[in-house]
Amino acid sequence: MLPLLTLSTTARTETAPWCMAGRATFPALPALNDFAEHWLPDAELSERGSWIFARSEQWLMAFIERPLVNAEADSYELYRELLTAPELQGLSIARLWNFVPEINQGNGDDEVYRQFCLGRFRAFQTSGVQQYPAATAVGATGDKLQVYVLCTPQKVLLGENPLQTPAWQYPRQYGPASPSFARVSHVLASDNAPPLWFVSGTAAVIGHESQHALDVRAQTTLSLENIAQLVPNSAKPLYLKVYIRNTTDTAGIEAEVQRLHPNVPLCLLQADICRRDLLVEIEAVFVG
Ligand code: 3EB
Repeated sequence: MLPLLTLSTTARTETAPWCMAGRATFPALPALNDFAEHWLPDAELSERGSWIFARSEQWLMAFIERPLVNAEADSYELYRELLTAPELQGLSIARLWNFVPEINQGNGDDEVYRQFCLGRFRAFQTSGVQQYPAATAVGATGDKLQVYVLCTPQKVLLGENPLQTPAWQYPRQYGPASPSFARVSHVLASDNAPPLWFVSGTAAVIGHESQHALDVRAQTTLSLENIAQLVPNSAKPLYLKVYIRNTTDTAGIEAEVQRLHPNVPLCLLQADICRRDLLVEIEAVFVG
């Protein structure tokens, strides 16, 4: 069986082939610790237009980016391209990662994240997609919208957190279209692979409301409690990936995650979170 992911505690370097043989770093965010994830290390690479594809026996990871000038229109166009790509047809999306430039810029419905949500939602609608994959959406460092999508021929089941309103049902106050993602996706076991759980970016949200504004420790605890709602108790985290808004919070967040998950590999990254009152967001892959 070819590995889905290898983890390393060596510092990331510009030349290291952490993803797609060095052609696309995943994710392209400032690292706050010496940790790197390298997806599909044995994959075969190909390119078409603005796409890069990495293909292994069990998985297809695809990367596409596009300058974000008009957030709604460019997000729509990118997602239309993604949902109609011939390489993805017949596969299920296990996981999406969105890196959105200036994600918190703009006010009210004009905020970049809300416009991104609107474009993404419209693209799903146009494409007739009514069930949304597990995802992360955080800030990007450059001026391009960057999307990674992990696909599989296996069956993928979606799950929600009973303590959280499904994001696709968030009320109007959060923007003209709800965020189109599921809280977790479950890729069933196959002959040569164990069951996997891809937990979406998870924050201190109960119902649809952010909790613990200004208290980053409490936000971290609640994010981990939310994650625990999404996977069976017997499943084990391969790693936890933590997106941190303010780098001055790194030590406090790291200590709290380690208290609740001792001995689990941690990837700490700086990123803006999609709501201004959120200081931390955590995603994970669980196995078993
Ligand atoms: C939340 O619970 C936090 O728009 O794709 C987390 C994961 C969040 C994915 C997305 C947004 C997204 O609403 C934000």
